Amino acid sequence: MTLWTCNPAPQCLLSHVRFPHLLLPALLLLLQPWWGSCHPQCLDYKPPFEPRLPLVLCKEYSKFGCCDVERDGEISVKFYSIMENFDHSGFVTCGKYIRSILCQECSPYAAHLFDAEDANTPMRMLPGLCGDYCSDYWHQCRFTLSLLLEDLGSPYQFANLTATLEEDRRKFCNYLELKDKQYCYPNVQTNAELNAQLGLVREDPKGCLELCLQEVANGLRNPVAMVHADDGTHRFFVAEQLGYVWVYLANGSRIDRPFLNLTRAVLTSPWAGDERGFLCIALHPRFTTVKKAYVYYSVSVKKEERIRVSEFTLSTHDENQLDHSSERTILEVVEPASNHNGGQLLFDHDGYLCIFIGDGGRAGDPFGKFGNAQNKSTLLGKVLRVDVEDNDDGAPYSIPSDNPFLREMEARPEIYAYGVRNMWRCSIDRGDPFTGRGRGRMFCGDVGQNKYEEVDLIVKGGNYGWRAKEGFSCYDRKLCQNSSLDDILPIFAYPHKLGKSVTGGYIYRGCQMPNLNGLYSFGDFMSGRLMSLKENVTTGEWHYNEICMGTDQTCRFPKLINSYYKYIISFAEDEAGELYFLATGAARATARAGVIYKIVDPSRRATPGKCSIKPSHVNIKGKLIHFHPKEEFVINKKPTTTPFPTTTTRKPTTTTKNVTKKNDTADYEKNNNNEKGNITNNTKYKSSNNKNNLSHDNKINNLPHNCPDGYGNKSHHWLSHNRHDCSLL
Ligand SMILES: *[C@@H]1O[C@H](CO)[C@@H](O)[C@H](O)[C@H]1NC(C)=O
Ligand SMILES: *[C@@H]1O[C@H](CO)[C@@H](O)[C@H](O)[C@H]1NC(C)=O
Ligand SMILES: *[C@@H]1O[C@H](CO)[C@@H](O)[C@H](O)[C@H]1NC(C)=O
Ligand SMILES: *[C@@H]1O[C@H](CO)[C@@H](O)[C@H](O)[C@H]1NC(C)=O
Ligand SMILES: *[C@@H]1O[C@H](CO)[C@@H](O)[C@H](O)[C@H]1NC(C)=O
Ligand SMILES: *[C@@H]1O[C@H](CO)[C@@H](O)[C@H](O)[C@H]1NC(C)=O
Ligand SMILES: *[C@@H]1O[C@H](CO)[C@@H](O)[C@H](O)[C@H]1NC(C)=O
Ligand SMILES: *[C@@H]1O[C@H](CO)[C@@H](O)[C@H](O)[C@H]1NC(C)=O
Ligand SMILES: *[C@@H]1O[C@H](CO)[C@@H](O)[C@H](O)[C@H]1NC(C)=O
Ligand SMILES: *[C@@H]1O[C@H](CO)[C@@H](O)[C@H](O)[C@H]1NC(C)=O
Ligand SMILES: *[C@@H]1O[C@H](CO)[C@@H](O)[C@H](O)[C@H]1NC(C)=O
Ligand SMILES: *[C@@H]1O[C@H](CO)[C@@H](O)[C@H](O)[C@H]1NC(C)=O
Ligand SMILES: [Ca+2]
Ligand SMILES: [Ca+2]
Repeated sequence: MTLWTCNPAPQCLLSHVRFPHLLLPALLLLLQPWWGSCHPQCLDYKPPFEPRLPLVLCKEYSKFGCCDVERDGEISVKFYSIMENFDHSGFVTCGKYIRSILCQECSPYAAHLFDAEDANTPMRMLPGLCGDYCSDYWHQCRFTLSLLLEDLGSPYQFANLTATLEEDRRKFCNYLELKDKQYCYPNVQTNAELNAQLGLVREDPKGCLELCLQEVANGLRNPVAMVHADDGTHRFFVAEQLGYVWVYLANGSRIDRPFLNLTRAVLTSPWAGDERGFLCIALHPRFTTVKKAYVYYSVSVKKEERIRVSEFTLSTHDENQLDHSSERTILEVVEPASNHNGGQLLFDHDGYLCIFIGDGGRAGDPFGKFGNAQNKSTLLGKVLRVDVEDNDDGAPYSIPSDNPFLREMEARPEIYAYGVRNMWRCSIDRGDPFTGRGRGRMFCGDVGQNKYEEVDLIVKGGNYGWRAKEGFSCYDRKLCQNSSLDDILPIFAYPHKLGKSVTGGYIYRGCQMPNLNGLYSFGDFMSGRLMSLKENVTTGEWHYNEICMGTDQTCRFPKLINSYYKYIISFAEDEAGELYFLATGAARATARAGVIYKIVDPSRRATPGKCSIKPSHVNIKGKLIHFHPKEEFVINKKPTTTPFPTTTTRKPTTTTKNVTKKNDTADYEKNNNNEKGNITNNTKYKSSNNKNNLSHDNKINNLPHNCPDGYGNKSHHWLSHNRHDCSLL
């Protein structure tokens, strides 16, 4: 793939353009080479989109481009006012050039055509044309240049300049031409390479989906979960393993007082690799009226390690804090070992609370005759489902009447599914926004033993195979060959050369990234690999693609970054369904190295306005801590710097900025002031990017050398690369 032919390649640089000295420096600035960026981008520095309604004038951009119908209407007004200067034959001859030139701001490559990919350098007043096209234009309609420039509000001084240009084809085309033959108008429209994937998620030659990230929060200590209240506030609640839950407002500011501080009760340690701690929070699905939160954490009771699920009620005087005295235990399960403590809590679409309990620990599910996971008399190694509605008087939960094993004498009635090892991160599919397809499906990552990590689609009564099977293969041969096993295989499993501890994710159903609809994104805690599955709805098969960070120009949008820390702890969805993941650079419960990333598709955005939200008002007690992003855009190639013109001619009376900005573009910028980043500030680039180079830090995938036999290459949730973690394996 050589999409980047105009990336700092010489043909892109207009440095040999020779201009008479009398020309204004401003014009030279217009001609400054921009060091190249061949990706779809609009003049507002955002990806292109599909307009809500078909365009009338700039029809060719109706499916995908940078104009909505309103903008198309404005361009149309401009066009017809210019065309008033023409008689019929003039209209016929020149109308097509004028229209095409005016419509280029609707091109999905508008930013490139106008040199507007960089907010800090001047952009062109007119789109960059291909040489042949420019010559034709000059031969047939050269005197329309002044009309176009006048219409753009070019200053008076330009009048003579324009006259000079119009007289000389060479000057004329030096002014209008964009030297990259692939990527100038109109060739850009027909360039097969550029258009092959236009509007789709970019795939690299290996089929890896190139996505970008936006940093949303940082400085977190092993952030294990992020949830929302579905109450219109668009707050998000982020849990740290130590036992804190923090409230973030929709604009990214965090409230300094914790929503919950359970650090005193939570059992964990600062060791990298400790799987115990505060593991999850779920808010009641009707939180607006039932102001309750459910939490899942490790606790020590009379020297016995347990996991506890308990309920808290919202404080009556602060909507951003739980009433710390309101804790009510829902369930406790004794943990025979400190690892495999499960840790997911969520509400399914029937409103029941689902609790995902690990197999208890050690390795190979050694407890009892055939382990815990296949033993329905224990809660270990299970997915539980309980009803916590109207539990204020009486028992903390009741059993849903359709739970699958109610009539099995030996089975615990809470069990919804079994044969699970240590499910780490599960989610519920919101369903396709148009058809509702998939709504309510439950997806989990189940961490493997020695060989395979798996993703499961959990159904009522399902046996997910452990310890008979690990992924698709037999782990306990005897159990595996028993015909009564009747287990459900994963929808996907991967071997340990790709990662050693799966972190389940979400099916994307948000609004802002239409391309991602239906894509299940997940990751691996040990290798840092981001992955995706997409269902072929005809065959029901799941198709795998790795997700990688966009290289070169792909993520070069304001605020976006293209690297992340590789201990992928959890995934999350916000109230609007946008997708995030939580990762850290140091997997210790005390290290403030955790970051929340929003996943962004740089190839297409939703129609402007479609996804706007108005968060409802939140009363804040306490202080707000504003968010300061720390991560920076990283690019492999150091860009060449743009030399500043050294011409010593008179200064124009208007400033360079004013001269070189199109009036309507200035409006764009006014409206998007806060969106601008110094993205081409060269000092911000680093020469190499190792953060997401998976082969880079081998320590991550190495297990301790001195662990007992049989423990050596098993995976478990948390990283273990120091000695005393062997006990946890
Ligand atoms: C620029 O646009 C504004 C409003 O959009 C308009 O009032 C103004 O006259 C325009 N200026 C020029 C020089 O065209
Ligand atoms: C344009 O050129 C004419 C004649 O060459 C000159 O008289 C006039 O002052 C120039 N106008 C500007 C704005 O430079
Ligand atoms: C975020 O919103 C809150 C509440 O509306 C406001 O007080 C705060 O200043 C905002 N933060 C930023 C960074 O704008
Ligand atoms: C959380 O609680 C612990 C002990 O209960 C206390 O020492 C700590 O200061 C609290 N932290 C915050 C941020 O309130
Ligand atoms: C199943 O689990 C129960 C409860 O822990 C235990 O009493 C029983 O011995 C186990 N059964 C087998 C066959 O291991
Ligand atoms: C551990 O890994 C080695 C090499 O990958 C493999 O030969 C061995 O069978 C594994 N041990 C277990 C218990 O899976
Ligand atoms: C197969 O599994 C069933 C049910 O768990 C058990 O009763 C039976 O003894 C097993 N058969 C063999 C050959 O292990
Ligand atoms: C789904 O699978 C069928 C049968 O293999 C294939 O013809 C079709 O193209 C696939 N659909 C998609 C969207 O990949
Ligand atoms: C643009 O020009 C106007 C008047 O000529 C001036 O007031 C304004 O500061 C200029 N803006 C910039 C960004 O230079
Ligand atoms: C861009 O850089 C300028 C100069 O260093 C600075 O004043 C401005 O705040 C920066 N803008 C952003 C969005 O970082
Ligand atoms: C570039 O970034 C550096 C550091 O972030 C800053 O000090 C400098 O002012 C920036 N320069 C420009 C021209 O924005
Ligand atoms: C990744 O890191 C390895 C080891 O440091 C290095 O050899 C390799 O070139 C890097 N790959 C990339 C794409 O940066
Ligand atoms: Ca355990
Ligand atoms: Ca399984």
